[in-house]
Amino acid sequence: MLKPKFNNYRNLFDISGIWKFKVDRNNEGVKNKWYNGFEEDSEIAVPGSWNEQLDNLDLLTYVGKAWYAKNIFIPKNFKRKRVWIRFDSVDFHSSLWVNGKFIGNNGSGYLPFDFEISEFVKCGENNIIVLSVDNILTDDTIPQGIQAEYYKNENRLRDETYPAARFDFSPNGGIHRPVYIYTTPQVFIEDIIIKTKLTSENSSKVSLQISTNTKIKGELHINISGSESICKETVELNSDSISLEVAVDNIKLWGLKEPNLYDLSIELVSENKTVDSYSLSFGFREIEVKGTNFLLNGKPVYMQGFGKHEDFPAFGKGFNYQSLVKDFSLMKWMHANSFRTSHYPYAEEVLEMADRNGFLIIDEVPAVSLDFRKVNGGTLKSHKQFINRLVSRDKNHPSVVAWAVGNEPNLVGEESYYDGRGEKYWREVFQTVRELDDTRPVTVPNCQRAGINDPVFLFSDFISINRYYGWYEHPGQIKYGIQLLEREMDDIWNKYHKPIMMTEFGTDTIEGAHSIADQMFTEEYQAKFIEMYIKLLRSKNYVIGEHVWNFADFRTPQHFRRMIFNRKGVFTRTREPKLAAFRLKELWS
Ligand code: BDP
Repeated sequence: MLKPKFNNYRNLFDISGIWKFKVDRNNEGVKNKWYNGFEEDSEIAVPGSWNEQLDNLDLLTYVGKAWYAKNIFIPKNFKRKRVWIRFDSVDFHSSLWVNGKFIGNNGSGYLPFDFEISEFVKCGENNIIVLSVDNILTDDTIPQGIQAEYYKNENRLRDETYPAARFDFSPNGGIHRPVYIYTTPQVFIEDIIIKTKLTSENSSKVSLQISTNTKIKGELHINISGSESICKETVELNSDSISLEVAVDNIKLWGLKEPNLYDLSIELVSENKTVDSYSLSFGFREIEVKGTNFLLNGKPVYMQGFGKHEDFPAFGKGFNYQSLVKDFSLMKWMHANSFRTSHYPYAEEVLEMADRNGFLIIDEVPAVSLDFRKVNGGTLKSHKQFINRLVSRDKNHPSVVAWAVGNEPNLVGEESYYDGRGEKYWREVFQTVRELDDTRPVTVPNCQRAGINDPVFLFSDFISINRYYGWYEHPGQIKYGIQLLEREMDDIWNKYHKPIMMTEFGTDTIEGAHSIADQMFTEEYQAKFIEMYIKLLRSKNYVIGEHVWNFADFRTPQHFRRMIFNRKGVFTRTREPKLAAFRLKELWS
């Protein structure tokens, strides 16, 4: 799925900003025809979660439905164009009406969706756009939800969180990324897949798959350029898609220190007239997992960085450029080179920033803590659909170097996970992603409870483990924890002979808490824990990287284990450094 663009053939307007907002606790919006517009209850900023903006309306922990509305002027000259509306992400489900007409539903969060609304808008006039949103998750959504009754049925009262969630971050609701009105010509370039295969240090094959929305007789003018053009091709088109391969020389590779980017621009020409154009940036780079190594352009790289979250005061999970710039500048300050988009795909602007700054990203599907007692055909279907849409959005980003198609399955440690059900499920999931993309390795971070017989290890190209010895296991005893960790890592290596990535390790830490003895929650404990883990990881040649959990403190559902936030950040939620941030800067320099 291509990002909308503004150019000679396409228009693009960001219609984020202030929208009208109404909570629908009793699910009466449809009955009362709020889709025609509704009396204003309050105003809300888009993008942003409703949770922290409107906690005065008791929305901090709200799980349910709410409505958004905005009047949008559509100019006269859009009449002969195709008009679209695009939401970069809405969590989790939404339904759209334009001028009172139902347009469609979107079933999952964290990813963009669009609808053509040409037939429903009035050009030269105001139009009312209404979106209903609900953030309810169930057994067959990705991520999976949990209902409060389950806790009781499963006799797990002590695990109860408010709001009920299967994961350790707030299930915020709202329009979380920008909203656009855009236009395309009648016939337009619909998708571009670009893959590079290096043939030497400075030459590559480039395979391109270009599709248009409909069959067309014409030409595609293709230009690849860096500081100057390195490839110009014209190909005939007599259908709705074309695949071709070209060879290019004198290229500079995309890498950590020099993230060289190139521009691919395509013009669609029909009857000697350009009817559409599209350009995107990409990099020449290749990823391979081999022996004990993770190779970037044939050379081993070691990933150092974080598991993160999209989470910021007042914005909640709403995209904002300020925290994007701040987080990258802090990561660069401490010499991080990589992060995982735990536990869901982040805004595309994040990937673009990583492309430009040479960061390696493990891009994650929000199949977080799947409970295999509740996994059903619907779950698998949603999971596959999600992977499809994620690959469709992120396939061309050089910074995306691996897919994590889930996180910590079977956190509850169910026996039945190992009786073949888990294996069957993951075989299908891995197959789905590999069919869509044969250029990136695939993994799933495993939790301690699922253990070393986790079926995800059978299919993973590299093994990812999240470990908390010295925190959840053997609290207060880092040294002993490290011994157990070493034993377990060696066992995993001996069993699978696949490189290991430590995708999570860390401790909750209250800024300002200090101790000279090993005392949990102090800044010294966190710094020491991280340093000792890193020392062990670096002593093992089969380890390919370390991602500290977490970059910054983040809001969680309420539970006695969490003092408002998960505090494993090496920065506070407002991005002040804890001691561990300085320690990491030294260790990673
Ligand atoms: C892991 C999860 C992560 C949690 C973390 C923790 O992957 O989402 O936030 O543990 O407990 O199990 O801090």
